Amino acid sequence: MSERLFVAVALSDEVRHGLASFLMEHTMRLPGRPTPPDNWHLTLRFLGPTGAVQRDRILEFLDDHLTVEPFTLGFDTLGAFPKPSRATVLWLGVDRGRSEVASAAAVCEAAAVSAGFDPEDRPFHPHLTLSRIRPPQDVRGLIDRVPRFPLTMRVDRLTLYRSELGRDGARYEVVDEVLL
Ligand code: 2AM
Repeated sequence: MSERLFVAVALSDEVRHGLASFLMEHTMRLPGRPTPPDNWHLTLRFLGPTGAVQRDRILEFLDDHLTVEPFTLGFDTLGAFPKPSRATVLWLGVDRGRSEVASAAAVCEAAAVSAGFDPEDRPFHPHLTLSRIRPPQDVRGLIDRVPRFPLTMRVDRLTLYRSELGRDGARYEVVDEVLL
């Protein structure tokens, strides 16, 4: 039995609700298929299908090796993958706390490798996915128009999530948390 897991920073309710209102105020409606606010998070390491032994190994590794102290997370302006002129993913970037987020992601990467996962070959780019866009659209105007999201939050834990893919999109459930 395996579960589809990933490690992420969960958002505070204040940031979640604040971001939903902020986007409503500045964008009216997002292009593509917006991700529901309840699903918003900042992924540190996507694991995919994970067995129980691997899951426990990852949690133990994180407990033993995370040296990042609780920190303040702040956000940036919007951005897009692969590029704003032909965007397939619209996201919110991270500003304050970037180095802590990168350090935590590096420990998650090491945890995944220690549990037998292949190393991630793409560079880590912290982002909070707001919308998935098919076919791609030019979102340069939108990105220029929306100011930086001003709220911050305290991060004192990492969250291991289970993702269940259903007909109406993904559902994420908290499996466990690791305190910083
Ligand atoms: P995304 O938001 O950029 O799609 C749960 O699916 C989380 O894991 C999402 O934040 C997703 O990033 C991230 N993720 C990274 N690699 C993934 C993959 N290969 N398949 C699904 N999700 C992935």
